[in-house]
Amino acid sequence: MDNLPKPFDRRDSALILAHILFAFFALFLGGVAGLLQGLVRGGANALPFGIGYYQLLTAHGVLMALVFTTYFIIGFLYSGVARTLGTLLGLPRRLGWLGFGLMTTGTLWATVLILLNKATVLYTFYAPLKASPWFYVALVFVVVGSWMSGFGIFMQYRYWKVLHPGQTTPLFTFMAVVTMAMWLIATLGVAIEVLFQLIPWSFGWVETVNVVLSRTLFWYFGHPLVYFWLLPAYMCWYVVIPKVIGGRLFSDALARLSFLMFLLFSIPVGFHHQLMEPGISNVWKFVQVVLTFMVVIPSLMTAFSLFATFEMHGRSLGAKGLFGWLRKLPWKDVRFFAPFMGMLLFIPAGAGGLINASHELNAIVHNTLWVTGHFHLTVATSVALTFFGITYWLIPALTGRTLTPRMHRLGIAQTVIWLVGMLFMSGSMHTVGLLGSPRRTSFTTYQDHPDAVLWMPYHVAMAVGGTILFVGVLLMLFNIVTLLRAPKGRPEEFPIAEVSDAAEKAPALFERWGVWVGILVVLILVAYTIPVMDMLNHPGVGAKGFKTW
Ligand code: HAS
Ligand code: CU
Repeated sequence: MDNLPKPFDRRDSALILAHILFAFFALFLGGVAGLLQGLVRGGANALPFGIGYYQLLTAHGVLMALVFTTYFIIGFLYSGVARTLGTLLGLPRRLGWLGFGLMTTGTLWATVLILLNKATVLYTFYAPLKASPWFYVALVFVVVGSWMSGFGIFMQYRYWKVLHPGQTTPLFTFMAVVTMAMWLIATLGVAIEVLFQLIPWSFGWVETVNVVLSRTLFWYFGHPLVYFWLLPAYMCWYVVIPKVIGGRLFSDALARLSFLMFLLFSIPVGFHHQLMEPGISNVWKFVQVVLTFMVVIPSLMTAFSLFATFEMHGRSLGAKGLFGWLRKLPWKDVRFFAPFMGMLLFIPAGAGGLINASHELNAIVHNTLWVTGHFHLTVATSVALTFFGITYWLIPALTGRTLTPRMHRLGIAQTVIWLVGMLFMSGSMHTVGLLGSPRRTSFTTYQDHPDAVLWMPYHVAMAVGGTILFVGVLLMLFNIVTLLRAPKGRPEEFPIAEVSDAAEKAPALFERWGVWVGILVVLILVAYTIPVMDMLNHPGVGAKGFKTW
C-alpha cells in the first residue's frame, strides 16, 4: 500500500486538468487552421466562406504558439509544484482559477475577433498592422491572467520556504519559480507595448505609433517567450526522464545553474530578431548577439547532463562501448520515447538557431521559410513532443488511472506520425527558405524571379507534411479521450528523479533571488538603455497604421 503514488487533491487536479484540456482544445483549432493554410500554400484552391490566408495564419499562430503552450505550461508547473511541495494552499489555488478565468476570457475574445477578420495581424501583431483595439485588450487579459498563476506559484513556494527553513527547494519547484520569474519580467515589455502604444493608437487617441520601439518591446518579450516554452520541456528532461528510464539525475546543482543562466540571458537578447532592422545601431546588435551566444551555454549544459544521465544509467546496466547505453533505454515507454525524440530533434533545431543568430547568416534566412522551419522544429517538435509525452502520465496521475500498454503503443504511433510530418514540413521549409521563399506570404513569384519555379515542389511537400501532422493532432486528441477513460487501478505516478550519489549539493546562493534578478536588471539596462533612448529621441514620423486584409 505504501508504494502507491500519492494521489492529487481533487481540487488541484481539477485546476490542472482544466488547463491541460483547454490547451488541447486550442491545439485542435490551431491544427485545423494549420492544415488549411498548408493546403493553400501547397497550391490548393481558395478557402471556403471567404476566410483569408492571413486570418488563418493568425489563428494558427495565436492558438498554437501562445494559447496551447501557455495553458499547458501553467497546468504542468502547478502539477509539479503541488507534487513536490504538497497540496496547493487556498490562495494559490484561487489565483490559479482567477488566472484561468482571465486567460480564457481573453483567449475566446481574441479568437472571435480573429474569426471575424478584425485582427489579422499574425501572432506577433507587429505595428503598423492595426487590429481592432479590443484584440489588444483581450491580449491584456491573457497576460494578466498568466501573472495571477505566476503569483500563485510564488506564494506556494514562499509558504513552503517558511515551513522548511534552510532546506533546498525541490528541483521541480525551483525550476518553476525561475520560469515564472523570467515570464513576469519578460511580459513587462509586451505589456508596455500594448498598454502605452497599441491600445491608445488603435482606439485613435493618438495618430501614429513608433514602429521600431514597438517591435523592440515585442522582442524584449518575444525571445524569452520561446524559453518560456522550452524551460518546462527541460524540466521534464531533467526531472522526469531520469526517473522514467530508471536512472538518476546527473547533477542537481548543474541543472539549477543552467536555469539561472536562462533567467539571466533569456531577456537581453531580443535584437537577434531585429538584426535586419534599420534604426538600431550595429553596436547594440552586436552586444545582444554576444548575449545570445551566452544563452546557448545552458542548453549545451543540458545536452551534456542528459547524455551523462543516459550513459551512467546504461553502464550501470552493463552497457559496453561508446553508444551501447542507447540500447538500454526504454524505447517502448511513451513517457520516454516522445520527449526523447524531442531532444534528438533539438540538436538540429538548436544548430539552426545558431545560424539565425549569426548576423551575416541571418541576412540570408531572415523573413524566409527557413525561420518557419526553425520554430517548427524547436517549439512544434522538441517542445510539443515533450508536452505530449508528459500528457500520457500526467492525465492518469491526475485522475488516478493507469497508463495501459495499449496507450503506450498509441502514443508511440502518434510520436512517429508527428516526426514524419515534421520531417516533410520543417525539412522543406528549411530548404526552400534557403532558396529564398518568403515566410508570412501566401503567394508570390517575386515578379517571376527564376528561383521561384524551384519553390513549388517544396510547398507541396510542406502541405503533405501539414496533412500528416493534422492526422497526428487527431490521434493525440483520441489518445487524450482514451486517457481520460483509462482503467482505474494502480494510479499512474508523477515521475520525479533522484540525484546521483556523487552529485554536489546546490549552494544556498542559488536561491538568493535578489542577486539574480539584480544581475538580470543590470544586463537588461546595459543591452537596452541606449538603443531605446535613441528610439525615443528619434521617433521619426511615426506610422498611421494599415489594415492590409
Ligand atoms: Fe529561435 C527565431 C535564435 C532556440 C523559437 N525562434 C525564432 C522564432 C521562434 C523561435 C518561434 O538569432 C520565430 C519568431 C518570429 O516569428 O519571427 N533560437 C535561436 C537560438 C536558439 C534558439 C540561438 N528558438 C529556440 C527555441 C525556440 C525558438 C528553443 C522555441 C522553443 N531564433 C533565433 C533567431 C531567430 C529565431 C536569431 C530570428 C530569426 C529571424 O531572422 O527572424 C538557441 O537557444 C538554441 C540552443 C540549442 C542548442 C541545442 C542543445 C541540444 C539539446 C538536446 C540534447 C539531446 C540529447 C539526445 C541528449 C545548442 C539540449 C541525444 C541522443 C542521441 C542518440 C544523439
Ligand atoms: Cu530569439
